[in-house]
This record gives sequence, C-alpha cells and structure tokens, in this order.
Amino acid sequence: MKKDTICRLCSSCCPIEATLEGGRLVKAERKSFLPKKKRMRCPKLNAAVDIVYSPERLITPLIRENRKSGTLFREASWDEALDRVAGRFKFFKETLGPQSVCWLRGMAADWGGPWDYANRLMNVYGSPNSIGNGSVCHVAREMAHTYTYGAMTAPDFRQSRCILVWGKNDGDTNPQAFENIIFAKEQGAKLIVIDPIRTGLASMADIWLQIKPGHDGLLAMSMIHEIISKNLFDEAFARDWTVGFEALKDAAGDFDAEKIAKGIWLEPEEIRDAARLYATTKPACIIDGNGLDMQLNVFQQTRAVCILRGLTGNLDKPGGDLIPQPIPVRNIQLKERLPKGITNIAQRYPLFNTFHETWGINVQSSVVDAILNEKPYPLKMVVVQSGNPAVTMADTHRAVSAFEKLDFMVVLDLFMTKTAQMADVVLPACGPFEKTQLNRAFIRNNPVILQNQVIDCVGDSWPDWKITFELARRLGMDHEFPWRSAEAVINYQLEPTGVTVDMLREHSGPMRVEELAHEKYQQNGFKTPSGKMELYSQRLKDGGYSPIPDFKGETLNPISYYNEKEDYPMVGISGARTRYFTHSQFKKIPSLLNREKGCFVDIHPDDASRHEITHGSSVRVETPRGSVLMNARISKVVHPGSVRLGWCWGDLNSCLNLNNLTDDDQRDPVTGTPSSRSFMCRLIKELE
Ligand SMILES: Nc1nc2c(c(=O)[nH]1)N[C@H]1C(S)=C(S)[C@@H](COP(=O)(O)OP(=O)(O)OC[C@H]3O[C@@H](n4cnc5c(=O)[nH]c(N)nc54)[C@H](O)[C@@H]3O)O[C@H]1N2
Ligand SMILES: Nc1nc2c(c(=O)[nH]1)N[C@H]1C(S)=C(S)[C@@H](COP(=O)(O)OP(=O)(O)OC[C@H]3O[C@@H](n4cnc5c(=O)[nH]c(N)nc54)[C@H](O)[C@@H]3O)O[C@H]1N2
Ligand code: SF4
Ligand SMILES: [Mo]
Repeated sequence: MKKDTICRLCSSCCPIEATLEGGRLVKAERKSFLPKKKRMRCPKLNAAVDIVYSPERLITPLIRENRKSGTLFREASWDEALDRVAGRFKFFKETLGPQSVCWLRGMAADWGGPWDYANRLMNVYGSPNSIGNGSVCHVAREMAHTYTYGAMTAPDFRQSRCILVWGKNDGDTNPQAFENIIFAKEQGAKLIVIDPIRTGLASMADIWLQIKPGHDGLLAMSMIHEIISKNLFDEAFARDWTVGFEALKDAAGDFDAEKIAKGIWLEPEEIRDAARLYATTKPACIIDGNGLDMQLNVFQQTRAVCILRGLTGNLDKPGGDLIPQPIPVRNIQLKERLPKGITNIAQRYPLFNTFHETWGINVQSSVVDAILNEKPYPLKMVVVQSGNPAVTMADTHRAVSAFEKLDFMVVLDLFMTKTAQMADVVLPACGPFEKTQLNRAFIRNNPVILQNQVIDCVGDSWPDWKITFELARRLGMDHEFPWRSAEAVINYQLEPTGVTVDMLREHSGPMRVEELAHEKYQQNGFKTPSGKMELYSQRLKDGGYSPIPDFKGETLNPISYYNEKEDYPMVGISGARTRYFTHSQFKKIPSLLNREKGCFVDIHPDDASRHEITHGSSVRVETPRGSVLMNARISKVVHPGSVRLGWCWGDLNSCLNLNNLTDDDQRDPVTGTPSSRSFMCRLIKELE
C-alpha cells in the first residue's frame, strides 16, 4: 500500500510516497516535478526504515529519582511520568511563579502545530518563556526580511533567469530547491554563488565569490553601491516604493569595491561583475541561507541582501522573490492569557521578540543566561522538545553547566541524546511518519501542507501534540485543550480558511487556498509601518539600532575571538551539513554511519604544509573556549587561512563537538545570535 506524506527527517519537508506492508514502513521515496531518473535521492529518507525501527528508539517514558546523585533511569508508565512533570509545573508555579519554567524547542518537531500547542500550554500556565531556536536559524533572517518589506520572500526559481545563492548549500540540505536551481540552469538561467566553500553549486556557478566568512554585509553593501552608482537599479520602484533611498546611497558609498574587496578575500572586479550580472538579468531571485545565520551581524547583513531584491525590481515578480500569501489560520496561542507584568527572559532583544505575530521568542541563548545568572529571575525547570541543545547550542560547556544547574528537566525525544541523558524525565516522542501535523511555515501560508500519519507509533511513543495535550489536561486545562486527535485540532486551526484535514488528504500534496498572485504591494502596500520597502527603518532607529545597514553601530569584526587573532590565526567555519545526517541526528543509524566516512576538518594544502599536516593526520583545533580532535582532509574547497569543521558529531563523541569551540558572549545586538558559524582558531598537529 502507498501513502503520501511529508518527510520531516530534516527541515526540507519534501513530499514523499511511503510504501507499507502489513502496516510497516518498507520504503519511502521523494516526489518531484522531475522524471524519476533525474530526481535527487536522499540517503536519510532511504534509511527511513532503519531510523523508524531503530533498536535505539525510546519506546517508554523514563524517570529517575535523583539526577544529581546519579540515579539511573527506570521505565515508567505515561500516567506516572506525566503526573511527575505536571507536579513539578504546579510546584514551581506555587513557589517561584510560573515564569521559572521554560519550554525550549529545537528544530525537529516543526515550527507548525507542535509549537503553537506548546505556546498555548505555557501561556495558559502563565509563563512567557516558550523559547525557540530561531536566533541561530532562519528566524533571525526572517526578521531582516520583515523589517525591510514585511515578510520573508521565497525565490521563484523555475522562472528565473538569474539565481543568486547566498550562503546556502541546497545540494546537501534541500533537494527540492536544488532540483529547481538545476532545472532553471538547464533553461539558461545564470547562477551566482556567494560561499567561502567550493560547494557543488559553487563549482557549477557562472560567478562564485569565495567570500571571507562573516563578511557578507560588506559585500552586499558594495553590490548596492555598484548598482546605484552605475544606475542599474529600478528607478520607478526606488522612487515609488522605498523609504530612505538617499540615506542608503550615502551609506553604500563607504563600501566601494576597490576599498573593501581585499579585506573580504575578493577582487574588486569580481564584486562588480556579480553586481552587474545580478542587476541586469531579469527576472532574478536571491535564495539566502544558513551561511548568513549564526553570524554576529546576521540581522543587518541579511537586511543588506534583502535591499538588493527591491532595488533591482525583483520583489514579488514571476521569476523573482515572492512575498507569501498568508491565509486566515486561527491563532490558537492564547497569548492574551499571560498574566500582565511578567516579563520574559529575552528582554535584551525586544524587537526580535515581537516582530512576528506567532513566532514568539527565539533567543535560545537567553535560556542559558537566565539559568546561570538568575536574571531577570531564576529559571528552575526546562522542558526541551525536539532539540539536542547539549551539543547544538553555542559554547557547549556553558550550555551544559546551565542544564546541570536546573532543578528539573524534561526532554521529549525519539532517542537518548546527550541532552536527554541530563533529564529527570524523558518522554518518548514519535517520529514524522507516525503522526499527523500541520507543516512548518505553511501552517499560515498558501499553500497548506499536511504531514500525514502513515504508520502506527513505535512502541509506546506518543506524538508531540498528544504529549502536550495530556500534560495540559493534568494542569487543569481541559477547557483549553478539548481535542482528542490531531485532526480535530487542525480542523479548528484551519476553520477560517475553509480547508479541512479531509480535503488536504484528498488533495495529497501542497494545496493552494488562493490563486498565486504577484506584485500584491501595488494594492495593499508592503507590511511595514510606512507601507513601503524600508531601506531606512525608523523602527530600528527608535529601538536604538542602525536604521540602515551601515555597520557603524553594529559589530564590524563579525568573527568571534577576532581580537585574539595573534594566537588564533585561522578562520574556522562550522560547516558541512552532510546529506547523511540532520544535525546531531542519525549518527547511531549504522546504514548511514557506514556511508559517511567520519568527521573531518578541511584544510587548504598551503596551510597543511605550513603545519606539516597530511591527509588523515589527527589535528587538534583550538579556540579560547575549548578544542576538538578531528582528522585532516586536505582540500581546496576552503580558502587558505580558513578551515571547515565537520558539523554536529558531538552526540556521538564529545571530542568531536564543534560547539566546544564556539562563543556565546558576543551576539548580534538585534537577534541575540552568537557567531557559531565563524570563529578564529588554531591548528595543532597531534603526535601519532
Ligand atoms: N542534510 C541535512 N540537511 C539539512 C540539515 C542538516 O543538518 N542536514 N539541517 C536543516 C536546517 S535546520 C537548516 S537551518 C538548513 C540549512 O541549510 P543551508 O542554508 O544550506 O545551510 P548550511 O549548509 O549550513 O550552509 C550553507 C552554506 O553557507 C556557507 N557559509 C558558511 N559561512 C558563510 C559565510 O560567512 N558567508 C556565506 N555567504 N556563506 C557561508 C557554507 O559553506 C554552506 O555552503 O538545512 C536543513 N537541511
Ligand atoms: N556551531 C553550530 N551550531 C549550530 C548550527 C551550526 O551549523 N553550527 N546549526 C544551528 C541550526 S540551523 C539549528 S536548526 C540547530 C539544530 O539544533 P537541534 O534542534 O538541537 O537539532 P538536532 O540535533 O537535529 O536535534 C533534534 C532532536 O529532536 C529529536 N526529534 C526528531 N524528531 C522529533 C519529533 O518529531 N519530536 C520530538 N519531540 N523530537 C524529535 C531528534 O531525535 C533530536 O535529538 O543547531 C544550531 N547550532
Ligand atoms: S531532504 Fe531528505 S530527510 Fe530532508 S525532508 Fe527531504 S527527504 Fe526528508
Ligand atoms: Mo536550522
């Protein structure tokens, strides 16, 4: 039997077809607009059966009595485990107040349904501290898009004549986007890639700018200068639809290619060529990625990239950058139920907390701050849902010492991770094929996509929605959580749109609620305070930040430990998400582990010979925070003076944990983002 659903083994959310035999998953395949033989295959999906039925799966709740004195976990019933958790919720509410409890989510359970339900529970409970990890992922960029033209754009690849890929590696991270780019390229589209690494896309690009890590804002401003000074911009759009053109033009004047190129490892002519090709080929789109995230000026540098889209007249045009079409999904978070006067723990970043109606608070590092510093008040209990922060958060030692300090910790996960090992109660969640939920950003956007349950939950694991709802009932929230199935709550959420779960199932695949429309701003303006694209943002100025991305009031040296570069002369790049794993996940799945040859540090031959390092040597990489030990891979994919380190092997082996190296002290002033992506470091060859 075949069933359609969405894969959520990573955040790409590919539509897939699952094959079942006797109720068991036996195969899963990506669907695509391309004929079968041209489709990208995904090794994680190919290993879906091994992942779903892995003997390592958690299949029953686990409790331990006294974490601090090292008692072991024992199996427990759901009743006992949930009663225990609810008991602690009640205890902290009565003693220190509900704000001392925090719900921290990672990337895996989706930003859609599961996050709305957790927010609803926490709001009714009375704690403003439901914290997402968006400060290190796309939400920081989304804020920059939103402050510039009201929403985050999506590239209309297939109709585009020029695609600018900015810090994104879709060949390994997003097969749907990659297929679209390849398709457009086959139709003759030009490709520009901005990446410090020679990725698959970089090697097939018409222009590849091998930028110095963390310096994208300077490059974007330099391209803006080139485009304005050579009159390559869309004059009518700039006149009618922007605010602050003259201020931007002045600011961009400081970034002439001649002046900045060398400092960012480029030639002036390369910058001019890229600006010219992008601005003169119509329509063009830009896809920005996680290469811009986790940088100390992620917000302003992304704003500079966003400005390019409007200046060149590509916003919301076919083949350009499309503004989403929100649909009237019911907001069920019940934020109005929060008691007045209790502030959240992320007050240092007020604009980031409020820029979006439902994203909520996303400064992940604030959780660690509040536990360690007990400011603005102590946090005593954390529920971690679908994340492994003990290895994925910046400065692992700091993060782990915070979790160790907690009075009570609960983890909802499929596997016994490093984070789960620190918990008092571990609740076994089920995976993406075992539950129905509204998918990701599409929860509020056109088209709507349903992730559809195709198999039963493994063992006694439960879907995240059910765990949340049952906990809520134990907290006396029967009235707020009346639903007994995923279908019931999703129908309630979607009611104002007229779409139902049955319709989504019938339709199978992304379902459009409204016809695709372009240049919608012509009718309604942009969703910014001025109704225009804000090159200059009064909101930012009023908040105490640079109103234009001139980088004067922001971090100019965006790489951690830059002041210590005498001792740490190399630029370290957190990198290489490989196609075999999602962050810390699947490292215990033998079929995937056998295909990936391990965790490497990529070193340019020039640097390798200076350090007398050869291929396969064991190399210690050090920063002021700590060190990792990885095998050298001598490779020209990196620029001399930089190394790329294998990402997220820390759950398997702490010596490989990249976040031993990263820093959480310095952060983007707007979004609270640490620079886990780029940092100064040094290499030491280990004696054999
Ligand atoms: N296989 C797999 N797929 C995944 C994931 C996974 O773990 N594994 N994770 C999912 C998640 S949560 C996310 S957020 C996405 C991320 O997916 P992408 O946005 O593609 O992110 P990355 O592959 O981390 O990095 C993108 C590119 O940025 C480059 N880069 C690094 N530093 C800089 C810089 O300073 N400037 C520029 N311009 N580029 C830079 C890197 O070399 C890399 O090629 O992938 C999702 N998909
Ligand atoms: N230095 C550095 N730091 C980084 C990054 C980097 O590139 N470099 N990347 C950053 C980015 S973009 C991100 S998104 C974060 C990712 O950080 P995390 O969100 O911590 O990512 P994962 O390691 O994938 O952890 C997800 C956990 O959720 C579990 N899980 C999977 N599906 C479900 C589910 O349906 N329900 C529940 N309850 N659990 C589930 C998995 O087993 C896994 O343990 O890391 C960030 N940190
Ligand atoms: S890229 Fe692979 S793992 Fe990620 S959603 Fe698509 S099929 Fe699933
Ligand atoms: Mo992410």
